[in-house]
Amino acid sequence: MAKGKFITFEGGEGAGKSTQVGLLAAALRGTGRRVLETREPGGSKGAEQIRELLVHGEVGRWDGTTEALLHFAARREHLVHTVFPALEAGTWVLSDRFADSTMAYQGYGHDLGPGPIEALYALVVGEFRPDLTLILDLPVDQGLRRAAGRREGGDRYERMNGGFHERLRQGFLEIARGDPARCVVIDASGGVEQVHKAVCAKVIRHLGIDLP
Ligand code: Z5A
Repeated sequence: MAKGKFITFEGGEGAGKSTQVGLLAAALRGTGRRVLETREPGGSKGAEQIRELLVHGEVGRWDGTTEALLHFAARREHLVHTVFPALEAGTWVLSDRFADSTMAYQGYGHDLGPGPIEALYALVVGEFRPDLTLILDLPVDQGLRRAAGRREGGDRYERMNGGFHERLRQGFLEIARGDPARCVVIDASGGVEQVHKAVCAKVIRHLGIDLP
C-alpha cells in the first residue's frame, strides 16, 4: 500500500490553521483519500498530557530550553503513536503545527537560536520530514484579534508580548526561505474561502494531485 502524505500547517496565533486543516481534510476526503487531522502539541494521549503543561499557567512558567524539550517530548509521542502508524497505513496526516513551530517559538521567539532546535530535531525526529509545510502568514495584530475573538483571556502563548509574536512571524518567513522545496508561505489575511483556495492550489502544485 502507498504511504500517506504528511502535511503540516504553521503560523502565528489566529492565522487560521485549524480552520484550514479542516477544509483541506474535507477536500482530500472528497477524492477518496483517508485523512487524519491532528495537532501539536498533542495528537496522542501522552502528548495531550504534555500539552496541558505547555499551554496553561504563568507566562514565565518554563524557560525557552525547558519549553523546547517539552515540545520535542510531546512530538516523539505524537510521531510514534499517531503519525507514523497512520502514514504506514496509507492515511494522509494533516497536522496543525509541527517542528517549525519549535524553531519559530523557542528558537526565534525565545532566542534559543537554530542550533539547539536542529540538534533536538535530529535526536527525536531523525531524517523524517513533512512532505509539504503550509505557513499561514498574516500581521501579528490581525492574528491576535482573531485568536482573542475565539478564546477569553488567551492561553500562555497569546499572553506573550507583541515583540515575541513579531520575532516568531519573521522566524517562520526565515524557515520558508531556507527550505523552499518543503515550505510555502500563504497570505492568510484574506477570507476563509480565499485562503482555502490558495492552500488547495499549493497542494495540487507541490504534491501533483487533483482536488475538487
Ligand atoms: N507551540 C510552541 O511554542 N512550540 C511548538 O513546538 C508547538 C507549539 C508545536 C499551541 O496553542 C501553542 O503552542 C501555540 C504555539 C505553541 N501558541 N499559542 N497560542 P494552540 O494550538 O491552542 O493555538 P494555535 O496553534 O495558535 O492556534 P489557534 O489560536 O487555535 O489559531 P489557528 O488554528 O491558527 O486559527 P483558527 O482556530 O483556525 O482561527 C482562529 C479564529 O479566527 C477563529 O475564530 C476562526 O473562525 C477565525 N478565522 C480563521 N480563518 C479566518 C479568516 N481567513 N478570516 C477571518 N477569520 C478567520
